[in-house]
Amino acid sequence: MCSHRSVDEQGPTPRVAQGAPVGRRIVLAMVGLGALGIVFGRTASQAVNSTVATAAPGLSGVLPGTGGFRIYTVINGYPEYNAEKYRLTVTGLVSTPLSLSLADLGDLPQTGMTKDFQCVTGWRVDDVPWSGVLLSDVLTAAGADPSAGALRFISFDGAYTESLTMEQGLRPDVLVATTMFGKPLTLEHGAPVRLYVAPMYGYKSLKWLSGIEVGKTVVPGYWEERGYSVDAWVGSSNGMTDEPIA
Ligand SMILES: Nc1nc2c(c(=O)[nH]1)N[C@H]1C(S)=C(S)[C@@H](COP(=O)(O)O)O[C@H]1N2
Ligand SMILES: [Mo]
Repeated sequence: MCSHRSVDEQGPTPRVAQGAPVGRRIVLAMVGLGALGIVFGRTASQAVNSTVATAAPGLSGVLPGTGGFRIYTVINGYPEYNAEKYRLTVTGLVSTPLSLSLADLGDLPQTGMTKDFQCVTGWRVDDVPWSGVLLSDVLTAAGADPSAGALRFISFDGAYTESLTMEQGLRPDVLVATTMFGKPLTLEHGAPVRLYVAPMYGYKSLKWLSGIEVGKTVVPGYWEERGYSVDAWVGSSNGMTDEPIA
């Protein structure tokens, strides 16, 4: 079973190595065990950790109050941060490397947009109000070389990364987001800062953003190393989902 899939999403019934179907109850139990940090094989462990139910082990990834979003994380739970110490760094092919506090981000021009959020596995939330700083405004502030080919995004969860081409990153619908639904991002949605790449599948919208590296060539991100399209345009990327557990 592909670890990208939330436990409550439809799709082929996941199977254990012996070939017996894994029922929903058992999958949910596995999620609970994953949240407690019990180690399965690497693949299985990744699978159970992909959907969080950290706050309530044994429940599915649909948390109350998340407005239809499934909550994903590839680590056990959510990373911690300190709002005072938080910094977003912008480095690489820039004239002015930046280390932006939350206040610094607040001083940059603020942009809002109301757009859909679409996960490659099929779920979608329409008309989500987002706000923050356009990625292009952050790149301008850093004096990023517009002819640099690529952007790499780093999460302070220590595991997740993402990529865009510079051309994609300069689009007016790509946001360094600090609010969702008119409120500061919640921890499960990537507080204090996440990426929101409106025209692409949700896996591009990296949570817990802490670094932007401007470089020459695109370095495939977390899910891209695992088979998903690097160009994740909604409707035209591969939507690769199911891989049997080896
Ligand atoms: N750091 C991090 N960012 C991430 C993910 C993740 O597991 N870790 N999952 C991605 C995927 S596949 C999706 S669909 C969205 C889900 O956003 P949500 O958890 O706020 O609903 O986050 C994306 N960003
Ligand atoms: Mo996703």
